[in-house]
Amino acid sequence: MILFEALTGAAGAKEKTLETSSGCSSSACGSSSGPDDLAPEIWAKVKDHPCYSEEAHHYFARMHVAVAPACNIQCNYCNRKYDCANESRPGVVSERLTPEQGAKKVLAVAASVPQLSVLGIAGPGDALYDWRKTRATFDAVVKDLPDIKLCISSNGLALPDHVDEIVAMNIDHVTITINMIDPEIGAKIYPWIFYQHARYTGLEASRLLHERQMLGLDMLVARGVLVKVNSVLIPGVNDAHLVEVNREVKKRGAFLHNVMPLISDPAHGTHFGLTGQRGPTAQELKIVQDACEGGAKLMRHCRQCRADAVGMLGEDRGQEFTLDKLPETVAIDFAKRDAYRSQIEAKRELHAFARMAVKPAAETALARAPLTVAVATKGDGLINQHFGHAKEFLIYRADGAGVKFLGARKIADQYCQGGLGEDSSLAGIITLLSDVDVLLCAKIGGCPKGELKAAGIEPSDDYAHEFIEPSIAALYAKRGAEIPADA
Ligand code: CLF
Ligand code: SF4
Repeated sequence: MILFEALTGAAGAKEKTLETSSGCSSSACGSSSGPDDLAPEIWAKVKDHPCYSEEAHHYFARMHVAVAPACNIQCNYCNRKYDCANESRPGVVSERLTPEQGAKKVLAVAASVPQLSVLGIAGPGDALYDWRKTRATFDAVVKDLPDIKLCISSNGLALPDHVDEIVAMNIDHVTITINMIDPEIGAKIYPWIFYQHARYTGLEASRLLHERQMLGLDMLVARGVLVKVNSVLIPGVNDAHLVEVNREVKKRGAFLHNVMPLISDPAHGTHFGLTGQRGPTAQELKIVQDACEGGAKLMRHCRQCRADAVGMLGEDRGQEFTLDKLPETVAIDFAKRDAYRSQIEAKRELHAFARMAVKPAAETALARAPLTVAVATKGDGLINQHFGHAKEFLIYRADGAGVKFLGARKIADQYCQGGLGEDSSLAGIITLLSDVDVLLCAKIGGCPKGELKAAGIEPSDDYAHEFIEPSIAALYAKRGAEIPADA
């Protein structure tokens, strides 16, 4: 086992920075992989899935329907009055739906959100334990919306029982939450499980869960289903252990590994929340993610979305599609959906062409210190969001080898509220971006510009409406030319 302190020590020298300390620096690694580095049949599966492809998340949306509330295990970070912490930030689900209501909602969203490409069932509850409702929802949706991808998130206990149906239903994306491969550690996370009409506790419970998770993973991989593993990082419980989890799931063929921070608060009423178990800091999360580099590919663009989320990953349009707002009948304009996809393919080609300039540009600035850049975007891979309207920033690092995506940071309150700049929001943004060198956005006013500059963050709208990575590479090269090498 690798000690967390050891990892902390190794990264201690770089405490202020957020860049990864190892691994490839091009934007085409990890979940950013594109058609050039994935087998064609794998690219075909992930190219429209916003969670399985970092590139796709600029273009496509997902939605969840909360139709399967029953669960067969208890996680210490879950209170089922709240969202499933496997896939969602804790917060009540607005509505639990019947399969019929869920299907109706999906069609209504598809009719007005052409970006919608994936339907996921991700709590609260376990999609595979509450399988009858999951299957009924998917069956009802695909007959009217055959171009939607189906996605499931599960704790894995019931998974081996449903692999044949998963394959038969073309569900080719399954997430298993695997927080441990050592039952001793599992016993600190799972107080009980319910399996084959019996309740198990302690080591026996977590050993059974572990065996079923590994069996399910192996069965899915053998059948060509893409498996993403989510791991909740729980400081002091599984932080040092997740490197071993990463290596094990890689060995077994998992496609992606998403290490996500525990969100813990006494108000959520969970065991961890009530007993003072804290979540990790951003720094601790990064240390574990960095330690996992070189193993299973890491997902870094997860937004820990709600179990009833609707829209692009950084947004939630769920409130636009509550049951009372759904139309009686829905007509889906497939020509519009096809036209959207054609537009995306054209944009992707342009984007791929523009990205060819990234490495050569970055190389011209070799021997410069890495540059950390925050980007305001509303999608399409472009720097196209006004500073004041941004609800999150994407963080990239440029160095001599290229431009690498590091993750997204949410803003508690956007700067522009009701047309006016909010000073308290600006202070929060400055703290959030304290380790960032440059902020790129489509537009920014004089006042926030001055304050950001004073805080050591250089704001710029020079690259407005241009592609993100080539702009960062060009900026990095330009700074390399302007700043002496020993500066
Ligand atoms: Fe939903 Fe999960 Fe499918 Fe995505 S979410 S079931 S794989 S469609 Fe995505 Fe949300 Fe992160 Fe999950 S951003 S929490 S990884
Ligand atoms: Fe909660 Fe999901 Fe764990 Fe079940 S699997 S206890 S719903 S977090």
